[in-house]
Amino acid sequence: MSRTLSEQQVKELAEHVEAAELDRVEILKITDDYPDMSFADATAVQWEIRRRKENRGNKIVGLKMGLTSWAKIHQMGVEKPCYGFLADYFSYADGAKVPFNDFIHPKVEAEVAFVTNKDLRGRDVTVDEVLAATELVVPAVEIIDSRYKDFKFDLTSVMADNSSSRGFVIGSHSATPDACDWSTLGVVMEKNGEIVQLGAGAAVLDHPAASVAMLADMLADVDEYIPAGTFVMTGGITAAVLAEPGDTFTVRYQNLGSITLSFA
Ligand code: OOG
Ligand code: MG
Repeated sequence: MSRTLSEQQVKELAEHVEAAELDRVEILKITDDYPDMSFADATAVQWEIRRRKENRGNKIVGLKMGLTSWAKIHQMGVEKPCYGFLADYFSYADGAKVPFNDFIHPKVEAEVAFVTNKDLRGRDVTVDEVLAATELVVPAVEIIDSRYKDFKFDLTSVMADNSSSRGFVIGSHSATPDACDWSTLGVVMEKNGEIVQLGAGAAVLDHPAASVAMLADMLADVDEYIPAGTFVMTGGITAAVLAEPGDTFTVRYQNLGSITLSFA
């Protein structure tokens, strides 16, 4: 996949998109101005945003896959998955009152995350290899917040926007990778006490570990890999649910407890 943008354009777009995140303002999707930009260009913009944060002293505390379920692919109208990074300040505690003003138009997703204990590298990592390289599986909720107006984008624009990353909450339970079949793990999301979404792990690429394998594959495009000790969110099992100030979300996981957050 070839690049069409100059290094200077990549830097300018990174600054533009990151400023929208930091200032919490909506912008138009960047492919409106750069219709010919490629997924490789978008990947370069995302990595430049990551460097900007690291240069400012932020730590990168994990990686995420996005658009790995049919529910999400249909909801957002894109064709294939994307990935992103998690910065330290994206983290909120289970039970937290999350300041609504940290976001533009937050949406909540129920996910499963893997913590790796071996490097995962290359294009043909299998589900079994991911499980063999996993220390723990943990429930996690993501709070996505596209910087694009009305949450409307294409795959290129969302990749450049760090795949809408802005928040995540890790549950207090964890399990070893052999504890159950993660494809049949049940998940129920409640908003203000009512069930709004439900699903099972297989919604994510037939098995959430397949999402970790796909991340290794996508990182190989830029000569990167998943280092041992990485926290990887595998993508929403259900569609994402829009949050408003005052909303409380509880996501209940089969045998793995629940995660609650409220928007203050
Ligand atoms: C892109 C990010 C999607 C997921 O889990 O599927 C995502 C978006 O829908 O804004 O994080
Ligand atoms: Mg997600």
